[in-house]
Amino acid sequence: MTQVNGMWKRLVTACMLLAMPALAWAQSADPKPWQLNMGKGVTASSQHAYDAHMVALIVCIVIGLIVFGAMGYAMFKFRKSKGAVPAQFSHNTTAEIIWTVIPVLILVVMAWPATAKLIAMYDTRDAEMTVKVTGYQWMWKYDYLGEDVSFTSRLDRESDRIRQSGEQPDLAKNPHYLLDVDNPLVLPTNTKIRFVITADDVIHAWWVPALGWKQDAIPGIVNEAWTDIKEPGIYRGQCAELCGKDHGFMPIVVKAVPKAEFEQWLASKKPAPAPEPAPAAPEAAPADAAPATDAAPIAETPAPSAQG
Ligand SMILES: [Cu+2]
Repeated sequence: MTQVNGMWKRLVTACMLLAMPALAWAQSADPKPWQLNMGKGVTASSQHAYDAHMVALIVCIVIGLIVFGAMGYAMFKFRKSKGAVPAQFSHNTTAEIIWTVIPVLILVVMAWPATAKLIAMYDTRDAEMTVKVTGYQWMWKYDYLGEDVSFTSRLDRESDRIRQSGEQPDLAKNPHYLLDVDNPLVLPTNTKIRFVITADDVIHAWWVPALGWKQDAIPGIVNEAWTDIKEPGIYRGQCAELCGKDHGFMPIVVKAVPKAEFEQWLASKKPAPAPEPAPAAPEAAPADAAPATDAAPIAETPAPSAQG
């Protein structure tokens, strides 16, 4: 009897362990120590991925409980010591149809919403702004297209120093060791942002888990993605394609801020406007004279191209 009790205890423990990921519902964007379930993220795409994952997980748990439960019950109830005799049939058409049709139906039920979510994930139309992401060995470059703002973003100096000194990193002193950058990618919240993603040398991949997707950055190819961040915050990621010896040292930091704050930041990053030419004395220009040369600003003469 104690043996049977022990078996049930183990079975219940195993079931609880299997269900634990489903119980870890409430999570923020940063992974926690011993976090078992995937994070919910902060965008519609990441929420969709999380929902699809939870549906699949629950389906798996239910199937596991039914199948292993039936197996356990059959083994225990119809054991040899109780005089059970093996059944002597080899085919049962009804059973075969049932165990083919039910899994097909389950797969269709799971594939239908998953497909709709995938299609939505690739729909970059109606974006309010575009950021070009370029991967380099071993940093990222961000261009705010049409805004004349661009900069590179690389591993912060302190992480770089620690890793090259052979010093043991201290989690308390450097909680974001290898996960911090000098210039984070600043983005507005509640804005549909389109990304065009490419690389300049080898294949990289731009991945911020809280946004819910990763996208390859391939030289000569422009990949697209989009996001719409719901909550302000700092979201961290990394290059997700083995791109050389410093692949592990090109983190990504997205700083999502409210729209007004973003506009301010963007304005502060724009190059200073060319100094205005001194306005001509108003009396000097007769009313019917040709307009002043406002229309012809001092153009920077482009250097003649060396290439034909
Ligand atoms: Cu890379």
